[in-house]
Amino acid sequence: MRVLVTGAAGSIGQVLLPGLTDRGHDVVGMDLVVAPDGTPSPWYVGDCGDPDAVRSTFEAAAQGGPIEAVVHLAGIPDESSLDDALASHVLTTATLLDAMREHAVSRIVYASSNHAVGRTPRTDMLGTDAQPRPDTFYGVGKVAAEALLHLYADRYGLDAVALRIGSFLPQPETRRHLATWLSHDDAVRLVEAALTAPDPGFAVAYGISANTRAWWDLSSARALGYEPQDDAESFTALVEETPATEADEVEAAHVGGPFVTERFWRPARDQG
Ligand code: 15L
Repeated sequence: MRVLVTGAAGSIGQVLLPGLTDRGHDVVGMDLVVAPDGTPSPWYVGDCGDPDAVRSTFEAAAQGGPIEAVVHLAGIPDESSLDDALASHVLTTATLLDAMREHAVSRIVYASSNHAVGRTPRTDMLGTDAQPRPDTFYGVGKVAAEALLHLYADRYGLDAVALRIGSFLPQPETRRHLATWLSHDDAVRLVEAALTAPDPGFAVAYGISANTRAWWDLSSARALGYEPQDDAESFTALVEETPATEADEVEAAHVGGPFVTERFWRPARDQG
């Protein structure tokens, strides 16, 4: 499958590009910055919130064969101002969706985040039917981007899969990560499943490995064909070498862990 990956220079992009290529996909990268040395894929520099840049990227990328899907990873991966969060997560998604319509690209896989429901208190098992409950403006951006995907899926029949990614890291580092970790290899498996699942329509899935301590339900991810192979449990001894702190307890109380704490609170329209 020929796939355009936005935010290709980011941490997930740098794992996905070779990962999807190894699995036989034809991957094209797009980012604000030039391709890191040794990047195996064709690459376009541009802002995916800019309709002109997106249009010319779609046109240029199509020269090598029709683009069949977009994997949208670009965006500020952390808390920012509300304005920046909306521009980074919502307007980029809108721009890409419009370009997809124009170029008959029918599937998008979106890097949403657990922070779309981050303010949800810990329950036995969190389903994808949980109400949107962001913990930050970052989470608000992800909720709004998911809503936009749903709208385009309903209106135009696009396939749009929102992956609420947990903690994408080479290995878990904190007690929270023992539940929320998404390994590099499982991230590739998850995105490939979202790209190739037959007729998903609009779908939401949590993006974590097969962690023994997980409390986010993976059934919708598994329904897409995701078969995670890694488990944070194998790092428990390493993580638990450091004694537990109050921060671990606070992080365990809500889906969004540290993002729920007061250090992330700020006015929505801070003029200062
Ligand atoms: C995310 O969505 C963030 O991009 C990342 O920085 C981590 O905070 C991660 O979630 C997480 O919840 O661990």
